[in-house]
Amino acid sequence: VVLQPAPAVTYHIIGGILDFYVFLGNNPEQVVQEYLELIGRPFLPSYWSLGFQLSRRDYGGIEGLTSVVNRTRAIKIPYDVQYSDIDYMEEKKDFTYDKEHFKGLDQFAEELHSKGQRYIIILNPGISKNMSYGPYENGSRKRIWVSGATGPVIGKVWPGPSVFPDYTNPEGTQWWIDELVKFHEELNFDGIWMDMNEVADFLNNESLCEHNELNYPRFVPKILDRKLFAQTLCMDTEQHWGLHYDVHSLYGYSMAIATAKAMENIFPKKRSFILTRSTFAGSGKFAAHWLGDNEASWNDLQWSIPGILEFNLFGIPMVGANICGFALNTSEELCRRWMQLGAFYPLSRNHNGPGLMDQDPAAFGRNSVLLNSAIHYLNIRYNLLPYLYTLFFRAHFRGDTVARPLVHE
Ligand code: MIG
Repeated sequence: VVLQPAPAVTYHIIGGILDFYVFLGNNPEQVVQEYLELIGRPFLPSYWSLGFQLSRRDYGGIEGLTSVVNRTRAIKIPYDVQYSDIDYMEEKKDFTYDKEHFKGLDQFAEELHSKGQRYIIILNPGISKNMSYGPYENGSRKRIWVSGATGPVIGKVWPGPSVFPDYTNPEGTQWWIDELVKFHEELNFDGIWMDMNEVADFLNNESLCEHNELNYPRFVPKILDRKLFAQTLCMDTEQHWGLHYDVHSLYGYSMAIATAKAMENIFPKKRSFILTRSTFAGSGKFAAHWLGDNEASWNDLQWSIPGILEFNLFGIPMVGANICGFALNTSEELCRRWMQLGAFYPLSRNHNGPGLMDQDPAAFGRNSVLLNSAIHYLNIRYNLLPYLYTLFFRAHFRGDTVARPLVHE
């Protein structure tokens, strides 16, 4: 896509489906409002999800997790939501938790609830291809896996060999709802964080996909090895909504719709929370978004600001970056500044990658400058919550942005 000086835009097309709409608002806010009237206005977030959120990968079992929660609470940091990343699962399988390293996770969730806090767990679309694994058996019986000419696509994700639910198939949605409802009876979570839904596949083998126009188009954008299926499914596999080639970018969108339906089942007449990595036009009606794997660098702190402003134009105003950075060890100064900035993200979540130094505010110690500053700025956020909530109401009701560039004013 080339921006011309004319003014004009040139699209170099190799295929696919393109629908064009032109919105003629009188100002940027009106253009966003008109756009969101078409694609769906954002969900109204539950009030609790506007609070400060804490997450990381590899807490070190239930003891590690509990000790971070306890020290954060003890030090009186405004804090409403705790997450669990894939380490809570048994062999990284959805709808399971590790009964050894996370023994008593169900009680942990209840303990959070007793303190008025909420608990969000991660789920991935890749389902372990394992004959003695209930969700796989159930889905196979319903034939809801994305399939090619030779049967279900078998990829590799966190649990090893995996299949991929077709959320565009109503039966696939029903299967997802059933599994989520069942698992909620075992673990009382309040929201779902969904990842790897681009959809991501670790396998990247030439021999996997046939040599045809869909998998190897004449022109390929700058992605791995000139193959369009790089790190994802073969383009000639089929879904209920169409060829993967045509619906690839809707995978996360369809997963968000299915998850929203599951949450309506689990929490009738109550709002929960869905956080998604992959989005499409309209995802904001169902889910919030984080900006993905950033690193602990000043550059990524800076880039989080345009990222958040852009997602407000896209109708996904509940958005934030991983505060203090996901990859690389953070530093006290960077994390302190990031906590200050992140206190004003619509979605305020500190999230950290595996094997890295702790970066939850309490980790820096009782008398640290970081801790005192984080408490100060989070208290400002909490004082402004009614104002923030009103902005979200206006986004939901008429399509306003929540975090907006000054030019909109
Ligand atoms: O391959 O679940 O963006 O937030 O911690 C990486 C592990 C998978 C990527 C997500 C990140 C998450 C991580 N996931």
